[in-house]
Amino acid sequence: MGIKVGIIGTGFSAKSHLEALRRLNQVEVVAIASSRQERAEQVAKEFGIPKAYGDARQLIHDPEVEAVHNCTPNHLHFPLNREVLEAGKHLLSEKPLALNSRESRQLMEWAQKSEGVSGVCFNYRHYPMVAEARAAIAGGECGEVYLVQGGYLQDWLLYNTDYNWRLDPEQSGSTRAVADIGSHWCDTVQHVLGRRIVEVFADLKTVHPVRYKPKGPVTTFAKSEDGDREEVPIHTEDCGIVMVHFEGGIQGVFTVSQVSAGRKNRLYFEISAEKASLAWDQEEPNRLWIGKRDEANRELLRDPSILSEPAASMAHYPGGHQEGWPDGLKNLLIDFYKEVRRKKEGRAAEEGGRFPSFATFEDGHRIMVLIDAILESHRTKRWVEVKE
Ligand code: SOE
Repeated sequence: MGIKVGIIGTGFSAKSHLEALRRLNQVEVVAIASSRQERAEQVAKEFGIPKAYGDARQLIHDPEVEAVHNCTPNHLHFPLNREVLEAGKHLLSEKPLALNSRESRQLMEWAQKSEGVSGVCFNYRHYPMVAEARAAIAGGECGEVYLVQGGYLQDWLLYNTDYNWRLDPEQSGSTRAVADIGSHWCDTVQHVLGRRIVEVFADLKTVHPVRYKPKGPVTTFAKSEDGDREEVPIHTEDCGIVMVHFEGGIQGVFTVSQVSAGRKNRLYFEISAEKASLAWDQEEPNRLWIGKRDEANRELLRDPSILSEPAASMAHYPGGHQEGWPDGLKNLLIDFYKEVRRKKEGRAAEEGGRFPSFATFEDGHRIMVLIDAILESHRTKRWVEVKE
């Protein structure tokens, strides 16, 4: 029998979860919730979901719902995640896990005590070529890592007329580009290296201190219509530079920006190591560049027949059949529901743990500690240790 799932939210992320879930076996979306009943009903009708709730709590406590996806704005992550954990249900939360590390620590502790499986939606770990890079580092093929650079660049907030809930600190938290997309860069690169960031030095910038907010609602990535607008002051960063030190003394630097014209969703990294360099870019997700000094550089193309095992298991089509963003999310959900099924059937965890694996609430909390340190460094203009 399929695992019964409820989704809270009806925006960009909720719809992407919904589509990925529909591509999974033995998982069935039975309910959707929004803060507005008519919106929930509209999306339920569009996707053929049997139940629509105008209150997330009704969905959480619906006895049929076994697993909940929390796809709401950041300020709702803490209260709703708490309620799901207390109800003992499985929970996949959107990132960042909470508004700050005080909240995320509590969530992590509750998750550790909960019977259910809990995970955070850091989806970029689940691309085959990211898994391949991780396997190459873990297998020693690149040797000692010296330096990591990269960034996460978007352009959907380029103009001062672009607006979204992420620009409101009450809904989004005290950092924006760092929490929204920098968190993905940090999670992805820490996962690839198998090392944590232990120290940061940040310089963040608000390009538009004032924005012109449309009176009606605007969805993420959607171009807002001309019409009535109000002037709002902006206190969170549009872009920034962060220098980092990883465990083991590896140096790194990344940029985040939501105002880089032409860059739609460019999460990229380049690792310089003793025997080879590796570079990957989310906008060209099926390629992994391998740089060499004494022989020709190579470009490895995603093809399950030539990838290492963990990466091959994430590539569902033969080489040349492109897979991308929706497939990375699908891979995350496959991994998550494999774990849910294991718990449900009372089977013991596999020897040696799971590889690759989705981000846990502990990972999500550590990213919040890192975000807090980035903010503190920006405010105090000094290196800040990532304590915890
Ligand atoms: C907007 O910046 C956004 O939707 C992020 O919130 C997602 O996490 C990222 O995957 C795509 O861009």
